[in-house]
This record gives sequence, structure tokens and C-alpha cells, in this order.
Amino acid sequence: MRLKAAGLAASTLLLTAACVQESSGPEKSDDALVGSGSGSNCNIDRVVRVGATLSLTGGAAFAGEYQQQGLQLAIDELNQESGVSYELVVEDDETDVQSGLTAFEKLIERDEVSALIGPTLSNVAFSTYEESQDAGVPTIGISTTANGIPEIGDYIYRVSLPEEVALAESIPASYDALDYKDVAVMYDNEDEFTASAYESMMLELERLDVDLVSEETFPTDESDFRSQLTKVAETEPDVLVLSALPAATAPLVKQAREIGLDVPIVGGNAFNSPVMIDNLGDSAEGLIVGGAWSSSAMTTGNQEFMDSFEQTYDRAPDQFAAQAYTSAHVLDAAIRDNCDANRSAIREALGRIDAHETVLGPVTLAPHGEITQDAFVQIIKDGEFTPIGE
Ligand code: 1QQ
Repeated sequence: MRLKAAGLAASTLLLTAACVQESSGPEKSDDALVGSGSGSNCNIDRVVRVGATLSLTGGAAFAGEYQQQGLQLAIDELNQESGVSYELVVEDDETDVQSGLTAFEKLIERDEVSALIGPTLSNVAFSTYEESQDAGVPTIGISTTANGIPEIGDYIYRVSLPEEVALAESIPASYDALDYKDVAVMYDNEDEFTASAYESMMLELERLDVDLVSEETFPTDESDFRSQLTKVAETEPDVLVLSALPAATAPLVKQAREIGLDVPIVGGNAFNSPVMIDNLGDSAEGLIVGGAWSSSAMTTGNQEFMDSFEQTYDRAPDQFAAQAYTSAHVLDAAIRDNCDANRSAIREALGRIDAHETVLGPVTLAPHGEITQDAFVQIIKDGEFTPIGE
């Protein structure tokens, strides 16, 4: 079957191109959060409270735990600097939309945070960001990669490489490296992130001289993929392109190898975790993924970040830790820019973050909330993420 433009993808693009919503939330301004000076000389009397909603339990905890550590490390570093002090309040969304909503409500209403960070999954973000947008609380996604996230409203930003940007790098790079023709695609068609990544994958594949030989879907809570994998194997693909959440990724890849489907696999953001490599062992070899960070990137402060993370937590950081760490530094830059930690002032200053040097490389945030940063395409070789082509 020749690849054809996915109709769903086209309609999503139209939807996401619609105007960004403006918040009608109450604009409470607290004078104690307005400081004097600017940048490194900014001085704010009141401690600035930042709320984070992360998946510390459930299927996405593999990422949420790293995010909590990256965030805490950044907040501790920022609190060493003079002028602005932060208090981080972390809530666990249990990888669940309802718990995410409860966490957002608590942080917005009870803790009266100046800004929100997280949640871990796009699937949780689509509902919770409506809450923060309505309340007028600037919100920074750190791993919410699905199409349409910044379009939720003018208070919604992300320091999270969009999956469509990562795939626009990883799919052509995998094609150049592996020179494949027959492609099989498998995806979770229930989750917002995996379904949106599937559309982006199809758009990228369509640009290449490849044939789609099989396409299989599965529900989010599936754990036995043997029947779909057997059908895929019968079509003898050269490569498998996979869009799955972490909980499904590990068993799916393992079962693929068990039934003898040994082809290279190109995946989405769920692959960007050392936990995945640990779980998969040898089955992880050859997995290809595009991501927001690399331990080998010569970006500003990367070595220092890796050293202090390792020293503090006794393990190396991953992409999720690096993105969370970056979000706190970007937030601090925005607060210091206006020297104002009121919600509306932060929202406005975030949109002026321009080529800000971070461990992810230079980060720019558009006033409508989207990030611009470089993507890193990596292949898992000898159990390590290695830049492709090295
Ligand atoms: C998203 C993701 C997840 C895989 C992060 C853990 O990228 O939900 O957008």
C-alpha cells in the first residue's frame, strides 16, 4: 500500500492552527511579588511558590521521578542565587486525568502558586491545562509533546520538544541510516500523545520513498501484543515504526523479539528513558528516537548539570530530568526579566524567552507558547543512547 496523507492529520493541523485562547481568569496582583531591579539584580521579598504536577506513581512514573529530581535540583540551585527565592510544591497525578485535575485545583486555589510545571503526560495535560488557562496561571509543559498543547491558551507554554518536530528529524535520519523500504506501523489509538505522534509519523513517512506494508493498533492498557506482532511479521517489514506509551513499549518490543521480529524500531518519546533500556536489555539495541536532550551535547552547563545530578541522586539524569531542570531556569529568567512573580507578568515574560542558553541548547518560547530548540536523534548502542551516525 502506498502511503497517503492521513486525513486525521490534516484535520488536526487545521484545528491546531486556530487562534490561541485568551484567559478570562481573575488577574489578582500581589504587590509583595513585585520586586525591584531586573535580571540578576532583581529582588522580590515574597518567596515565589511554584507548583508541579508529575506522574510519581502509575505508568508514567518512570519519567515523573526523573522530572521531580531535575526540578528540585534546579530550584535548589536557584535558591543559592540572591534576590529571588522559590518554594516548590509537588503533587502526584498518579498518571491519571482525574488526579491531575485535583492536583491542579489544589495548586491553583489552595497553594496560590505563581506558575505551574508539568504534568508528565499530554493525555493529562489536555484537561488540566483548561483549568490553569481558565484560572490565568502560567503553565510550562516539560514532556507534553502532543500536537495542539500550546494552542490550549495564552497561559500555556512548553519546554518540551513537540513530538512532530522530533519525528521530523528521527524518521528521515533513520531512513538515511538504514535505507529501508517496507515499513510497519503500530500505535496506541486511545492515548492523545500516541495518536498524535502516529499522525506525525505518517506525515514523515509519506515524504520518503517507502511502502506501508502493515498497520496495527492497540488500546492503552494492552499487555499482550502477539497477535498484532504476528500479523506485522507476516508482512516482512524492514523497519517497525512504533507509537506507544512506556508501559506498552517494553512488553511490545520484548514480544516482537520473542516472535522473531528483529527489525530496527523507530519510536517516540517513550523511548527516551534509561528505564526503558534497563527493562529491555538486549532487545533495546538499535532502537532509534528523537529527543530534546543528549548527555553528549555540548550545550551550556550540560556537564555541570550531569555532575550535580549524579552527585545528588546517585544516578545519571535523563531527558525528562533535563527538561524539568530547564523549565525552572527558564521560569526564573522570565520572573527576573520583569522582576515580577505575579501570574500575568510571568505569562507575558515567558513569551520573550529568546535563545536562552540551557542544557537543552538555546531555547526560544513564542508568545503563543511553543518552544523552538534543536532535536537530538539517538540510537541505542551497547545499552547507551548514542547520536545516530557516530
Ligand atoms: C507525552 C509524552 C510522554 C511519552 C512523556 C512521558 O511525550 O505524553 O506527550
